[in-house]
Amino acid sequence: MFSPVRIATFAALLLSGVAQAAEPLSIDVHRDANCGCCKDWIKHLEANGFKVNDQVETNMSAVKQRLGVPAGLASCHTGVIDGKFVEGHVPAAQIVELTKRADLVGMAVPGMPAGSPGMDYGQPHQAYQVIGLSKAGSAEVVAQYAADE
Ligand SMILES: [Cu+2]
Repeated sequence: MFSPVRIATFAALLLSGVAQAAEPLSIDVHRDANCGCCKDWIKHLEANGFKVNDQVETNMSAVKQRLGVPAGLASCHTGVIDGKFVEGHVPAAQIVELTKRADLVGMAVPGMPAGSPGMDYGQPHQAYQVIGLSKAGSAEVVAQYAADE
């Protein structure tokens, strides 16, 4: 016998699968023309089913300011999905989470940690955190990735 909880979980899995198949998540990515790791992050998004609208910019600091990215969370590229910012090398899984979190206005991976998506060039992986920013301006850790042993 299936427990009611199991059946509900199975139904939720089915529904999320259907939603993904029907409508790929669409994201704008603002970046400098010569940013190689930005392009590699775009490849990571596309490999995870995102539809990327690639936007080459001449003044990324102005873009970040306009989109409300706090200076302390800044990285290279800035994505925008559902009106929320995605700053730096945020993994696809957390971007999906961001679209479901009504309380957050954006997420960021500050700096450019080695081993984050688009920053994997064979060097030792650094530990890093994905930070979520609330409407009220408070930051929370939404995910942590460990360094290499
Ligand atoms: Cu980068």
